[in-house]
Amino acid sequence: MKPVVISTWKHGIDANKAAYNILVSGGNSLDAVENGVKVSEDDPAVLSVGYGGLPDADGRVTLDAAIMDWNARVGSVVCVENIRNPISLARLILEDTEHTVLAGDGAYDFAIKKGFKPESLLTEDSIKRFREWKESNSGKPEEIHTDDFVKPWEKDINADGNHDTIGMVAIDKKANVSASCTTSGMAWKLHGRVGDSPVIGAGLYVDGEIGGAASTGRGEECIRACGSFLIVEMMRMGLSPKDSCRVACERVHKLNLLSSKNRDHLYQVGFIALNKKGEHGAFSVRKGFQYAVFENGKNILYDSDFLIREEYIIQDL
Ligand code: SD4
Repeated sequence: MKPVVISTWKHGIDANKAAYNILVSGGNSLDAVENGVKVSEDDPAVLSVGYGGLPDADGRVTLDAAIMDWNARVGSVVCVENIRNPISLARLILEDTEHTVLAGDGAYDFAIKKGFKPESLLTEDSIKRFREWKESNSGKPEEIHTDDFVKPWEKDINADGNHDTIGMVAIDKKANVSASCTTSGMAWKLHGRVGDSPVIGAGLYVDGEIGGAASTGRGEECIRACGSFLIVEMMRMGLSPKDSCRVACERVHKLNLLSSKNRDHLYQVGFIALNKKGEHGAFSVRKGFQYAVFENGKNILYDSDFLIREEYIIQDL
């Protein structure tokens, strides 16, 4: 089987390199997706993953991550602070515990016990951006998170800082598929907010007989639709990875409209998928999502096809 790795956004290119190196030298897909996304976690220029990720409304960097393999083994960590590589913590939950998810202080304590070194994940740049956000929003209620977010998204819903989460799916030489997803979530979120990335079935999903999927974008919308699980089930029914991602985007869009007429509808969600044959695809709700694929020795960034062709007019709801 020829190895393939697919991941979200342009920083997926660097992450893919690390993952593909493992795959071509005969390593397994679980090691590949862990070590691949660590590249983004360690990169301070990637503004919503790991070190340098933008903080929440209290100025705290809280990270979510999950990993899943072809044997339905899962590890997930939610809202953990001061741990640079939450994906490796998720991997340890998968390997060394009977649990699937650890949260907050418990996840942190487990990390320290396992030898992770605590560190501040704030950078000069993220502190500066947090201060600017605070100043520009002074006096505004901070709990209206999604409405606050519509403003930057109106300018560019795909701008760095809003959508940097890395999701990755890989297949190794033995045709075993694994997926990973890691994020600091939306900037300025309410403290304690958890997105789709660590939610199995939403941010990522793998079925060893079928393939895997992962997501990026506004997690609230993906969680509502169990997006990654839906994609794997569509692939099980014979749809291509791209068509399966399209079905998930249609569902996300439908449930966004159904769930509230007063929330903002200007959001982005993007999905990537890879099946057991090594075929891959992606789809997003809106224009601008990009994904990186490394196969046959080539690492290429693609523009995703998308659902909404015209700007959505909220008054028409
Ligand atoms: C979240 N899905 O926490 C993440 C954010 C994201 O690209 O994907 N950003 O909702």
